[in-house]
Amino acid sequence: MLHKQYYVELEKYNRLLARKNEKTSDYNGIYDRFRDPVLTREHIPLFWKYDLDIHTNPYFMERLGVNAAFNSGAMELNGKYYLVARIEGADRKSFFAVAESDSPVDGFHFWDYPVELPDTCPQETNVYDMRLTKHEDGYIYGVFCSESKDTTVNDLSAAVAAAGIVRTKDLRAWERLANLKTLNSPQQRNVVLHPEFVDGKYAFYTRPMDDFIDTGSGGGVGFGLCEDITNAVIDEEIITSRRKYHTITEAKNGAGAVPIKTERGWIHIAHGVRNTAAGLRYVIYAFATDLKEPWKVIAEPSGFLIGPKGGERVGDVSNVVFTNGAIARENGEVYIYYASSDTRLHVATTNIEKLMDYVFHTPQDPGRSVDCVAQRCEMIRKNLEIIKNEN
Ligand code: M1P
Repeated sequence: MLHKQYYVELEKYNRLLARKNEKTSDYNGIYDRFRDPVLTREHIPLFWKYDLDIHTNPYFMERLGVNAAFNSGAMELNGKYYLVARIEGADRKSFFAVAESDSPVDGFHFWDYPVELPDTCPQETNVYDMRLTKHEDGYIYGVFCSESKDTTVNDLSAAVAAAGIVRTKDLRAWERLANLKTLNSPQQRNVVLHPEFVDGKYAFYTRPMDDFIDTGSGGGVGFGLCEDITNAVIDEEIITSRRKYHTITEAKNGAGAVPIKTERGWIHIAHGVRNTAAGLRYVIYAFATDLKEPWKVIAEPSGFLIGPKGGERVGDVSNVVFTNGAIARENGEVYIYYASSDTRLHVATTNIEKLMDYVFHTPQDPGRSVDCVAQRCEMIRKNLEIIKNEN
């Protein structure tokens, strides 16, 4: 028999899902933030957490709690918006679930069941951060982090990260392929499949790492080609967007959303990490690569595109914004789904024209304070002249 508390909780849940989202009054000319997160742990269906049966759960307790709903792959399919979210159970294990909406900014509701990935990796403990690529070969690919315990060292917490690959046509039936092998990098996270063939091959953005947390000698976002997606092997990775001293990418960086094709180049929305006395700070930045040679960086605006702000700063892993999904619509609208502090998912909206203007016309980081001041003073002088001439 259904517990009557279910109806009380269901009413709150339905109210949350029916809530209309609104742009905030924040202004930067580049994108708009929205007031409400698009996914939180409160968006998880009640029947994923509670045993609804009054006989086996008389106190209507959460039996299988959920801690967070955050980093999500994103895509538009047949006129609807889909997020493949990272759901983290109270048991710390992450898994994937598809949320659907008719609107890109609110109303996301999870399908009845989370994704049941084919269990082809017995050593795999945890999975997270799926990037969804609509590839020109006709499949939708999901590339995600597959984490296993590192049994080669005597350290309980040591782990190994690899890139898992699945493919689907409808986000319902998933075929699991072999994990990506990168011959020169012992670990991989934040791997993204490029949507087009490059020189007739599948192209991946990688993130070479020596260790589970530290990228070590890994120089930045990598790029590599492979012949066969069903057994993907990359023998050579070259670096595209480099980590640089005293910038937002000093500690590490990683590819985020699938690159967006524009007439001037591929626009990448990635994340950069720096170290601080309070721990790592994750921000989102953008750069462009050449249309034909998508590993060649052709524009790299200075600084971050999105940094953690207000309540976004606080969560399970504070001072983090992270993206692994964006939707670029045919009409030019762009929706950037970004999570804050490994806790909830937000949306920021812009369009291709603005993104291109931002990426190609924002000045580069000159690298030294003295040059940054000179760069700013040049703009101030010009602006004061304009203001003077207006009055
Ligand atoms: O905790 C912040 C992020 O840390 C990892 O990203 P990276 O590999 O760049 O350090 C990922 O675990 C990501 O999910 C998480 O949001």
